[in-house]
Amino acid sequence: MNKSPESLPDRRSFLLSAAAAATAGLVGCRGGESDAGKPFAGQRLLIFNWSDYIDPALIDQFEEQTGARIVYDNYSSDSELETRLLTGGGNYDLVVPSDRSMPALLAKDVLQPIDRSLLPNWKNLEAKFLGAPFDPENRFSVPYFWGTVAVGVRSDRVPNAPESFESLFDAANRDRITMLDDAEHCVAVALLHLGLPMNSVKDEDLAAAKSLLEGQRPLVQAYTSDSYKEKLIAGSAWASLGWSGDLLQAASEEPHVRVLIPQKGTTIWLDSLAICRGVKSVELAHRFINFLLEPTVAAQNAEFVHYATPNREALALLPEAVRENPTIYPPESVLSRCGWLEDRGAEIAKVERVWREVRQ
Ligand code: N2P
Repeated sequence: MNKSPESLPDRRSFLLSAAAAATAGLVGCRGGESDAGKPFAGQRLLIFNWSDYIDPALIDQFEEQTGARIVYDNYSSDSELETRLLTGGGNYDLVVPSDRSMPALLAKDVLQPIDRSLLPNWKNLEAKFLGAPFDPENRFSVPYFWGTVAVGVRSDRVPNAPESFESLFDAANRDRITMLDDAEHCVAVALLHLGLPMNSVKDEDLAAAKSLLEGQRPLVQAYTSDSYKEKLIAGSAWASLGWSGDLLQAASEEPHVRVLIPQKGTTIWLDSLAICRGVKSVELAHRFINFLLEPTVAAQNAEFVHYATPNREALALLPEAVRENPTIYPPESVLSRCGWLEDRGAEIAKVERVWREVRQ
């Protein structure tokens, strides 16, 4: 995680210092006599979440309510989470896998079933986010946020950027472009930019995607799934492929950052809360998930992180300007052109090979 430049406004600095403290395992160091009598006094919940993906004030609030101590650690890519969990590392209680990570995690049996009877706030979830193919009955996953892969540009450097992936492939932006360090999303973006099906595993389609990405490589300053925010804010990057909410976080700090949702379609994803097998307190983990599903909590969290909430009741509480922000909640005309990364089984090795060759 990059250091926060001094000029950044308070919220951002707070976010970064909370994340830095979290990385050092320091968040949630309260506890003691004032917790006596609280339902989870003396218990710890170890959370592994994407970076900049929760309002830290909510962690304090939960600790205050329950007497539990949250130990918070973060990651910036699916592969980081998968590697940590599949190699038995971390000892985490609660994680936040993407739709794409779920099949691998379920196949390795590292998650534990959710007990719906401990989640009275489950009812607040919007039905259309339930029953996804990776977990049709939501036995293991509780929708947290959804979003798209989008393009952030510096409008002072790339004026009139089209609402497409174009700026990422434009030689005028040489050395000022960053791409997510993510095989499946980047290959899908290349396929979409070429007008090809984003989940294609056809050899000729992948060859075309590879040649586009190889041609782009000399223009790319960095492949990064987190530091693009700081780079866009500082102006050292002019065009970045990123997660929609993270780009909006950058835009909220620096008015020259503009977030573009490719109107011909992009990738869409859903992250879920999930409990790890071996969790130390099943009840505490459910209590935290239920807390995050409370409408006021989910609305506060959504407003803070700039991602789209799958919580129907929280959505209703959000200011109209947020609910109707097409960069957070793209209109149906755009969403209908977006797609989910599909579970392509063993064929995914072809996509990963393309990415390895591009990145070598
Ligand atoms: C949060 C990124 C989450 C989006 N910083 C990727 N699933």
